[in-house]
Amino acid sequence: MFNSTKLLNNTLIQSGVFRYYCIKATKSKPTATTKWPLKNVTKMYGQPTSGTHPHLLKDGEVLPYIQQNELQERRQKLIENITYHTSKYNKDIKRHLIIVPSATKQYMSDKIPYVFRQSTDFLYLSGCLEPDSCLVLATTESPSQHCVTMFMRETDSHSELWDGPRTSIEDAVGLFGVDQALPVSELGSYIKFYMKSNPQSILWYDYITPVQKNIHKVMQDFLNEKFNKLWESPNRFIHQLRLIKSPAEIKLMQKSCDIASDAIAKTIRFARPGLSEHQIFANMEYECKMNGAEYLAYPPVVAGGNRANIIHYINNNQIVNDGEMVLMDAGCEYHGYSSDITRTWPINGKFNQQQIAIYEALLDVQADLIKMCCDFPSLDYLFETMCTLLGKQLQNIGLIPKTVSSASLIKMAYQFCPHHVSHYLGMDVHDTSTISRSIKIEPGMIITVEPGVYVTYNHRVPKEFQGMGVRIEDDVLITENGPVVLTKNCPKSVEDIERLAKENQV
Ligand SMILES: [Mn+2]
Repeated sequence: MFNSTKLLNNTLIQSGVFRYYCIKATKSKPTATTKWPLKNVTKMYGQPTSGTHPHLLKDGEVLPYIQQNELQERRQKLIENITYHTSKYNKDIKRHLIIVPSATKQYMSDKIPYVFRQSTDFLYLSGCLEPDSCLVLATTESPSQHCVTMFMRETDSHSELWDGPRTSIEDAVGLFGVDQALPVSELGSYIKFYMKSNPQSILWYDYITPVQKNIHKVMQDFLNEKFNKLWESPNRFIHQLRLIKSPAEIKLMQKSCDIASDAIAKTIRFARPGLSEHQIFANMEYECKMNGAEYLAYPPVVAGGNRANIIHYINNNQIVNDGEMVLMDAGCEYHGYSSDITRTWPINGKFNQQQIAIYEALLDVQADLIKMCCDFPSLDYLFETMCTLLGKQLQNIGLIPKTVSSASLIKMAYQFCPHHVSHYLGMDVHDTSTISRSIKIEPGMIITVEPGVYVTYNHRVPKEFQGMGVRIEDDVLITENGPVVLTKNCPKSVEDIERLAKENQV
């Protein structure tokens, strides 16, 4: 049906590639073969549906908790924002073609794939979990005629025998709520036709960080002199949308945070001196997956003793000994939404004097920073404040001399916590990476608050403190009425931590 030889004959306008123009001419949308929502449809698609996976999705949802109209609104908003932004500085540009590729499968060795993780920008806009596809948003003069196209892999019985069903091109229209779907092999022709018909247009595609090799190859043709197109990356516009979470996304984030909080509590109870960091990691992963998370959101840091001073320690291959603390930075991914929590606890169930001094100092700093979120500061401002607050706390416990000036106090505090105190959180752990941390936070954003103290053997401090690394990290939703700690179920007070950590001592 989508044989590209059709493009060579003179019935171009009837071929699927140019259905976009048919829509324009006839003002009618192509009919989808499957009616939405997919009530009692047990046919297998390339991803779970309410018909095949009623334990995961309700009717009307394309992804768990995410209704089809929410996806359509996201795409609409992206088009509006890009159009509005461009109209401010270039009045001649009237058309936009926005290309958002999916991820592709990655292989660890011959025919052995890594677990597939969809590109988050693509997933956010399309709801599609399949590799090697592409979403294209084409604007027209009239907003009601904008055309959203899903470019999908064609069905292939041999591949599907090995890898499972694909969503057919015909079914993609109904499932994702787009205007049309075409084979991904037609992407180049589609773009070419659009560009030729709309010379005053911008091609929105991220050339800098290619997500999919095949799509990038197609896009490179449009960079050459023949087309000489204006192009820009759409990433920051997509990230501006992703930065503010919808009610459905907040539910997903709460669930992700609940699963990880509970798993950390169980892992604190499980751990005891003599276990390896790897075993503690395994328990965390087990608890997250048993409660519905697909996988951990990142390779966790499970660092006993001095290894907590290696900020990105993920070797997790040592034994945690009696008397040491263990720092665990772990979170899970629940239907595409990530949690990110750090707890530090004494492996034997009892903080010693120096451990508790640092731990309580950090608890105070973190509580103050979370409270500050009422005033909607920037993340950078939170970091500056952390340095001041931490400096004072470290003076109180004797790690920084009381006599230093306030300017050098901040510098000295930074020596004890060399990482930022916050990042945006959402579908990605370091979410919406093109958004500056200098902007003020707003209701609907989710951020981490994660002060730490890392005392190395190079710090000139009493030796009982040396080799200790502590971090406390929670995930915080910003609302009109103040911050909401989504990870509040994860034990944090000295009493709660000690009680749990004592439970499984032998
Ligand atoms: Mn973090």
